Amino acid sequence: METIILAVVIAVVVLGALGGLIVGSRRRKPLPPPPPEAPDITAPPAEPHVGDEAETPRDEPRRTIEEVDLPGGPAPVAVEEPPVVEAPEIEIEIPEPTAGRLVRLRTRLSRSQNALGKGLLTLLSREHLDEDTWEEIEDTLLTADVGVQPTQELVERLRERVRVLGTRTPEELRGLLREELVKLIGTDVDRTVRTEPEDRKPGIVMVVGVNGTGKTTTTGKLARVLVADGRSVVLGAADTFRAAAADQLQTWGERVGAYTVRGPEAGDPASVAFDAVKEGKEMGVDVVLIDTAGRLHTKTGLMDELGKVKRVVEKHAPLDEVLLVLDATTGQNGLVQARVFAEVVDITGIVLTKLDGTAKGGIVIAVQRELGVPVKLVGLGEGADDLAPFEPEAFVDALIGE
Ligand SMILES: Nc1nc2c(ncn2[C@@H]2O[C@H](COP(=O)(O)OP(=O)(O)O)[C@@H](O)[C@H]2O)c(=O)[nH]1
Ligand SMILES: [Mg+2]
Repeated sequence: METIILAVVIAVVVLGALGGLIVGSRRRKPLPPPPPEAPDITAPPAEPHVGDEAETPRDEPRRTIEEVDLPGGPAPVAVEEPPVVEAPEIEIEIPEPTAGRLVRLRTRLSRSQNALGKGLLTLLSREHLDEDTWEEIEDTLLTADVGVQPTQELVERLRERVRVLGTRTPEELRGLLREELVKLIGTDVDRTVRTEPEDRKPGIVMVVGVNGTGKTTTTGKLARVLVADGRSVVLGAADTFRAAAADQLQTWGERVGAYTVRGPEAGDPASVAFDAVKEGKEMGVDVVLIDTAGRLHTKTGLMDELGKVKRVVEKHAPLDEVLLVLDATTGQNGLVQARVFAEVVDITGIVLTKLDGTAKGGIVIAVQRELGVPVKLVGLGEGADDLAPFEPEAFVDALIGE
């Protein structure tokens, strides 16, 4: 019994002394602070303890210093390497050829075809073309947004020709209607998008219109059209209002290998446009396409901004083309927009988008009348190659069926 007590006492004293030593030595000799820039985290924990094994298996791959974000910046090793994250391989796409696109996309006009083309043909095929029927024909045209003046002209011409014709077969009527619609749309205007001035390079195209009409999409699709035709393109992201707008344009460009010039968010659109043309010149590309913002909150603001973009770009060279993008589904509202933009810049061509989503294909006629400017391109879907050069005959054929 005594020996046990003695042994316990000795053990307690020895342990106490040891503990005191350890504590004492810690007090006297504090551990050096870890080096601030790179603690040696590759070293294993100093003293393995019971249970450690369960927490961190020995065979766990050791983390190296490059994999760890250290507070206060990356480790020196990481700094030496360029901070480029492996860029995903961008595959350059080969866009569809542009010739005959409208013919290929004609089924997209089915809504307009049903409302306008089929409606008119059905009415014209009636046994008796009485006053009521002519009124219905007029209504059909007005509903399809052809516009009052053009509608009256068309109905007058049709009435006259039907009267002269006497007997009429469905083929004859179809032929009549086709001719008159084509005449109304006009075949004697130049609908080519002017991108190749004779005396200099690059051609400069500016795309304008209200937000949401499809400006950026159209600019991207147009870049593809040009690339498909063998031209090189630089894009100018002059919609600096939202960073997303520049991203959107750049994405379009990357798909066909077109470089996008962009500025800081909320930066000056005019200087982005200027830089885009400058860059285009230096790179020796064929065409520079400038996408713009379309805030229509205040007309004066828009005027100032677009007017300035135009003036600044024209320090390089005159604009070859100013395309106004109009959403065909907005109908008469589109005409109001068209008027406002026409006051600000000289519109040289119209792009009618979203014709795939409307029965109001007649807007093509109305908007040309309104501005005295030809429709040059039509948007027939959200797909990358759903932009077609506008051809009156193909358009009318799509409307009234072949
Ligand atoms: N269905 C259809 N949608 C279109 C067409 N053109 C553009 N869009 C869509 O309209 C929306 C607005 O287009 P965006 O180019 O961003 O308009 P922005 O604000 O004028 O630049 C997008 O969702 C486009 O995909 C078209 O021809 N048909
Ligand atoms: Mg846009």
